[in-house]
Amino acid sequence: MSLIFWHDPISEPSRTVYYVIKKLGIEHELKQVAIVKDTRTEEFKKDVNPAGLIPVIKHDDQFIYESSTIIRYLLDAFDPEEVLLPRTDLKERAKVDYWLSWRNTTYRPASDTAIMKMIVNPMFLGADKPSEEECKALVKATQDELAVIEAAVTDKPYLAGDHLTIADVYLYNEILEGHHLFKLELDGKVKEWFDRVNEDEIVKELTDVLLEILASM
Ligand SMILES: N[C@@H](CCC(=O)N[C@@H](CS)C(=O)NCC(=O)O)C(=O)O
Repeated sequence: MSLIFWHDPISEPSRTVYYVIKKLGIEHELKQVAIVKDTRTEEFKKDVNPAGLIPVIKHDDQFIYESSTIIRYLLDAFDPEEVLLPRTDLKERAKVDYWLSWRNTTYRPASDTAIMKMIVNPMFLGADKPSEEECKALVKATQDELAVIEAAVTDKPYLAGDHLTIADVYLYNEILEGHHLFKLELDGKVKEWFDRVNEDEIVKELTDVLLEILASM
């Protein structure tokens, strides 16, 4: 068995894939790349991912793309405990799957648009910074989504129930980036949930790596 993982610690979905790999102790070869600088090269698109995105894994001879697919694949293949992602109880599985889908269809489009337009495009691609009014609207679109998280964690400690699942780590990593890059406000039950997720040793370790990188930028 061989597993290769293309990763950048500043990538939100990449950190969640790394979380799974570390949590399950999966033997792997780490290929650290820089988003934009490496991922947009013809070489990366030809040899790794035609879409020019990370995270990517290659398990034996198969490339696997899209973080939610990678996460499900690794947990289905390597997690007999089914704690982070239920497999046998389909109703429990649906509770976690809902959040993985919600991240893809709803939270991420808002948050990633804000990060790309306000930070990545002006910083790395020479684009103009959006107007103050547009920045406010971009931040608000993401901030508003936190109401959905708040509703979920008001009567239970974690998104899918009484223990940490991969849904919490996945959303935590997205929100972490917004909190540090564009001052997404975390308060009340959302902040309590956020801090609770950060009590996990591996979440904390990967968060600390990100914060060190951001501090040096
Ligand atoms: N839907 C994809 C999104 C992946 C994605 O947006 N990756 C970013 C880093 S967080 C990337 O590789 N960007 C490269 C670029 O913009 O050149 C997933 O969840 O895996």
